[in-house]
Amino acid sequence: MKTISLKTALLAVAGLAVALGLSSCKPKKVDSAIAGNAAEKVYVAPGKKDELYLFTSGGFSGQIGVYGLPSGRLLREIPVFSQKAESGYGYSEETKPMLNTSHGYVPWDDSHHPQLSKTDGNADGRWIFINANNTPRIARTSLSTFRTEEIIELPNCGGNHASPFLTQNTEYVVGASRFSLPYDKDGDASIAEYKDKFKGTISFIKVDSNTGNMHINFQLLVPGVDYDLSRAGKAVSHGWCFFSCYNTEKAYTLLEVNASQRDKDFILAVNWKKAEEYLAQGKGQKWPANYAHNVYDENTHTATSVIEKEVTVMDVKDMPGVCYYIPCPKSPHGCDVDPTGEYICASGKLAAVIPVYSFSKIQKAIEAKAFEGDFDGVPVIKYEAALDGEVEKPGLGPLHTEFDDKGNAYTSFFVSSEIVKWEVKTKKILDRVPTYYSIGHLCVPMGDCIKPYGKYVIALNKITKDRYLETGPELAQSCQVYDISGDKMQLLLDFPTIGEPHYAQACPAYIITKNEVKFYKLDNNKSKYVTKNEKEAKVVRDGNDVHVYATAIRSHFTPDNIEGVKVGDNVYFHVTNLEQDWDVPHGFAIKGANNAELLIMPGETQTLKWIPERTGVFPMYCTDFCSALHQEMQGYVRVGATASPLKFNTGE
Ligand code: K7E
Ligand code: CUA
Repeated sequence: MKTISLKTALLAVAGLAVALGLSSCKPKKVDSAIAGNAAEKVYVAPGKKDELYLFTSGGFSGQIGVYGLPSGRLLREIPVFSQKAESGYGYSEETKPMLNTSHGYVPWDDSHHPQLSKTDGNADGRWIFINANNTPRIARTSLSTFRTEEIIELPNCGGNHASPFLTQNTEYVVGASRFSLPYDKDGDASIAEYKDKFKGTISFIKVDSNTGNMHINFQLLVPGVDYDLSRAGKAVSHGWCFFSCYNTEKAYTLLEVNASQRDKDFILAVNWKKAEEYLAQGKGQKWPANYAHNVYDENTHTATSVIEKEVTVMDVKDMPGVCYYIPCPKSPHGCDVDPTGEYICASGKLAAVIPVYSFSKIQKAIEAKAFEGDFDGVPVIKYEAALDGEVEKPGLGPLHTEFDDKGNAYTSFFVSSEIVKWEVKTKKILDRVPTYYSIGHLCVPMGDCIKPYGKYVIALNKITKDRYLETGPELAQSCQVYDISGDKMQLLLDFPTIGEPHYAQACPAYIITKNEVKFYKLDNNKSKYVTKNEKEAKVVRDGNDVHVYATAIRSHFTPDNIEGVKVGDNVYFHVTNLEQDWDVPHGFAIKGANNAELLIMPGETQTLKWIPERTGVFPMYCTDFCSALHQEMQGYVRVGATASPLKFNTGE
């Protein structure tokens, strides 16, 4: 189920709130939220394109959804952490290494936070990063090909949830652990030793500004609480990152109750530029590690997986000036930084206010040592010293905040199912609108950037109950689009999503389309198994391996008929698509294949492995309707009990 623990906790709070008579801030006038001219505002006429791209997380589907806005039309699902039979991702020999980890092949994960790469604090349309929560990984997907190009596993990490968050020029992709773990004695300790032995980590992954390639520059060892969400500072606060922390009780059983004891948890402020200075001074320790680093090469059309053996770790208790805790009312979830970089707001799931901290006050408090003590050796800044102000009685169960370009903030409320608009400077509530239902994250296009595109806010909802046609026990999750161009927010559109859209990011379409790749140049194809023209097509036996070097072009395969294969052979179909034009993929499938089809883009080579388990004649065909004679794009493989000389037809 989706975010079950959070949901259960919050529903419990809702019950409590009703009992206490706090339910009066539920929105009234539900119908007035729908704009009279809504249809006109989201209608994108046939043949016209949308204004924006929306990239949603797939949650427990492990993928990224791509939609057009404001229409809500689904354009694509990009496979990242899960196999996708539609394209062969994770099934083809070339892409299998993408899903390799130190635990072996892991073809599923839970991904929550897509993040567009940034230059000068604004989306630059180059890449999108997303986290894998369960088996901690961070992926980089190209926005010129809409393909996942790189996945790095995070060692020393449990539950990569506060991840991935980018600094303003994508210097770093940052990910923090949700589940603390013991790191001495080969990672083993009694769970009852949680308070003393379990620690969190924050990974700082450097991103090459030309290639996008990632490597873990260092990890910070931090006190063992649950780090939940994060944002990097920007503009005035560039060089810092902020993390919400819950379970500062350090409970390790029945967290629902035991991690909700303290009146305040923390925001962790990290000065990463200072951490870099310590690193330069040689403060880092090399820890042995074991983590996969997988890279897809666009020229060879092949992914490779390397297991890295070492990582640099620095313990923050030996690094004065790097980390500070700031008290934050009750079990914070979201932690967001406004476009100026000055204001940091945190959403305590069980809190009655939204605290807004001031970056300059935090700096002054550090200078004046306005501390109330320390937590595991990390100074705790006095709440009042860091606070700019509180948004009072905002709603129930605040989760996340995004910003527009006019100095306003939009906060989602899970329990009271609403979006509340408030002014950052004055903390005054300006408007509230219901969501249907139980909103998690929300998204203002570029709403975490220096220049937000403040025309819409998109609600990302957990529950839709009566909103759509029923689909059995599981109902659709959904997005809702609200117009925020005027004083009042107005609902324009509901649309269902693939997977659970925890978070999403959006930006104007031109930022993405300017980098578009239309097809791969055959001349640049450096695959080991490429066949650049039909004359080179062949079938080669190497012991029990049979390599089929095949080409596909409208509307035939070369070779099309193959004989001489035997039961139990490893047959590798290396299919090169010879087309050099936009949007002409060919598919490839063979009867009885135990994995998937292949979907091969123009100029690309992909490989399907097939082990025939019985004798007979097996049809193969193209699965993508590529031309008027697509149905003619077929062939046979004859399989005998024993090997015979290989024969293949090339059309003569
Ligand atoms: Cu769904 Cu960002 Cu994982 Cu909040 S998280 S809702
Ligand atoms: Cu190629 Cu259908």
